[in-house]
Amino acid sequence: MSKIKNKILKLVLGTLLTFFLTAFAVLPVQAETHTFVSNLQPSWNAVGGGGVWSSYSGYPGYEMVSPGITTLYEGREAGIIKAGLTPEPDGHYWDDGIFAFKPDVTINALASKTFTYDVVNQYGENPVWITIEIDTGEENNRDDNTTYQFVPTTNPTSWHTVDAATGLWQKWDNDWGTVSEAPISLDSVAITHTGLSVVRTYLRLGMGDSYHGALGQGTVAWVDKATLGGVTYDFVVKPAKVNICHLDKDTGTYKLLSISTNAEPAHRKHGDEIPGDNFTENCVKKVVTGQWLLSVNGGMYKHDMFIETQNPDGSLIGTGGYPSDGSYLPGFEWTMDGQLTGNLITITTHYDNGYTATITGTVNTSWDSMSGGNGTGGVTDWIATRVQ
Ligand SMILES: [Ca+2]
Ligand SMILES: [Ca+2]
Repeated sequence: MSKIKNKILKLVLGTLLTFFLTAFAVLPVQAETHTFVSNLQPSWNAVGGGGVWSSYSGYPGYEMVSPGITTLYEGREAGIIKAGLTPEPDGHYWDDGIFAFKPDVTINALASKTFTYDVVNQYGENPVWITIEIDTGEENNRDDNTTYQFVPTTNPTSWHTVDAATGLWQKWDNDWGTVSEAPISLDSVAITHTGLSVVRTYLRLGMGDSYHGALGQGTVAWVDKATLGGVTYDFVVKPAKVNICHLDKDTGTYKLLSISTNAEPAHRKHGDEIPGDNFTENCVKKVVTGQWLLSVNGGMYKHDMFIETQNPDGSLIGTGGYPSDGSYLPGFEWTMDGQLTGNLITITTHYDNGYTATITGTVNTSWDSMSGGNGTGGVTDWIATRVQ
């Protein structure tokens, strides 16, 4: 008897020794990867999903749907997980919520690295718990895999870190999660299944009536982040985006950028502006200063027009003359004043010979043309195009 015991002990120690040697020899020291999850979707590759499958499913269809949005909850940016909210017609609760991860590591690596999650319940008493699925049996066949569960024994009411690596794990007897075997450490799980891949890790709430909670509000928990297999999955609130017209100093032109609102103050500090008052949606600056060719009465009279000043209140000052080749006829040089309000423009010309005309119209969206209908002083229509 004692001989057999000794043999078993030696085997166990041998396995342990092999494990430690393997662990230290093979596992490189890796920098931990940090990935952000700002979009909770039942998908492995949703934009902003961070490679995390996030879902809630309940009566009647038990379709997997998004559990909600990431939120700032009690000071931390977190993802929502929930259960016990939607009863069957008989009053029982089989709805559940999951965050699923594909850790892409062996059970040995999972057990040897940080394996924690930061969590708090908003409603309900049951803690967020974990299952891992190990690729036992035929490789890459999930039908014969083995699942272990870890259920935290306490659930503090404020933000706390659950250390799954030091928790006790129980093997599922079947796909329904029946457990009958004694709980074991994660290291023991690793020794039992050494070298095998962990194909899934799930953070879970549900299923069962206890998830409806003592107050009948269901169980809603928030996960700040989870670290497993060398990756930290950090649930974050997606920063809002804003369009800004950014000055390219090399070309002197503005181009449209979509930036985080966090970066907006820095952009504004060096003169960038959001489209609106001073820029069009395409970041064309709403200025009319410069040289224009002003053509009135169906092109019969072509003038030079120089809008020299555009004041912050939209008032305009400039000069001009007829004809547009610069050899202005005596009395046909003029000064102008005007007003720009949005893209509406009014210009009054004051000729040296005492003649005046006022025209009104609109500036086009690329701010290189303006036109209008009848004006005073005999103008029937007009168009001005930017020369420079
Ligand atoms: Ca398998
Ligand atoms: Ca977070």
